[in-house]
Amino acid sequence: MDFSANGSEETELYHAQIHLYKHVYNFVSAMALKSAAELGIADAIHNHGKPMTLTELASSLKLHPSKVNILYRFLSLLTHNGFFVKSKGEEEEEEIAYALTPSSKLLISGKSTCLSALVTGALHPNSIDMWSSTEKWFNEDKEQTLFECAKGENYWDFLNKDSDRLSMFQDAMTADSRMFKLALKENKHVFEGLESLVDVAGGTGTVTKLIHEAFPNIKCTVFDQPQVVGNLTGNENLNFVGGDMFKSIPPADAVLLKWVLHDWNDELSLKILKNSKEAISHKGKDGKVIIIDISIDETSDDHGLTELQLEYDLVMLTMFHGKERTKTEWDKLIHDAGFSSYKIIPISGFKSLIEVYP
Ligand code: SAH
Ligand code: 2HI
Repeated sequence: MDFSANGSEETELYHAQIHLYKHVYNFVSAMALKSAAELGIADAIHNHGKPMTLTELASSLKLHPSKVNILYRFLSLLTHNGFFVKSKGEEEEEEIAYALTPSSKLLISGKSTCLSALVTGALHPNSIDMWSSTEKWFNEDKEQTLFECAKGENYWDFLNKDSDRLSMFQDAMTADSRMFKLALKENKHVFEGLESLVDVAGGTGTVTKLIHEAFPNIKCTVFDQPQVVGNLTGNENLNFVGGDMFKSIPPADAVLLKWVLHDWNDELSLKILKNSKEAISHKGKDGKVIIIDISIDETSDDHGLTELQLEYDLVMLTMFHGKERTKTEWDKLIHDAGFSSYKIIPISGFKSLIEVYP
């Protein structure tokens, strides 16, 4: 094709090339972020109390001199991507210093908003190696997840076999769950008046502990697989119960399902919702199910947010045969499970809280 005659066609080609290359090399930005989390760059700057020069940063991270320039190159991309800002002192000859941004403040360890475990867990080889098997996966006529196709076993079995893997996963979920504190503050009405609550597939209980802090009178139960909750001890109004949510769920006024239904396909999600309905049945019309998950708004004009939600959808598909659901899909699932009504409340930017009534 000859593009020389037509300027706009040429421009279109160049834009298309950049668009494509950008998507190819997106993984480099992700991996540079993972390196920042592993190195503890945010901690170093935070502990320093003021912006840090490259030399100070390299010395604080105890890097070999041969790695100082490598750190500089990583910082350049990370700064461009909004994770650090460069600041220059008053003096002309003063070295450039790096400061944190709201995004890199989420990598400060020990803070309730620290997401480092999510970054390193989601980008760990255990989570991403499977992507090299997509071709094999598409060409096999077996019903299995990409993870199973690549590793020969399902993700839950893979986790349950090794306590380090399981902890890495739970730590990532805990990090995400701690962020729920803010959403809880803004949505207290959802929990007011409840006497009991069961956090189904609640992991190590991060969300339940936040609810218990805010509402000490609610009798809270964290329900998860025996190998997850078996060794955990609670207190009078916070207890841990091991079991299988596909068999039955302990009774309570409310069932909480945070980041659970997206792990399962419609058939299994329906089973969980039906068991949840059974668990709240003693309350008649006053019981409720509280779902916290992504709800994709097909009409949203926030391109970046929808991209993130669709990326999560592929993560759930490839790891678990799960899915992120659109509003229409939630509507169908909730009604198929026999509930009469529901209310979707957006929380924390990209997730929603869905109150579901019998
Ligand atoms: N709700 C938690 C954890 C979500 S991860 C949070 O948001 O942090 C999904 C959880 O489902 C894991 O903790 C896993 O152990 C649990 N799970 C998987 N299969 C289960 C089953 N059959 N019964 C109960 N819990 C299960
Ligand atoms: C750590 C974190 C994640 C992971 C694996 C890990 O898988 C995630 O954050 C993602 C995904 O990338 C995830 C999120 C929610 C969920 C399952 C997986 O229910 O070791």
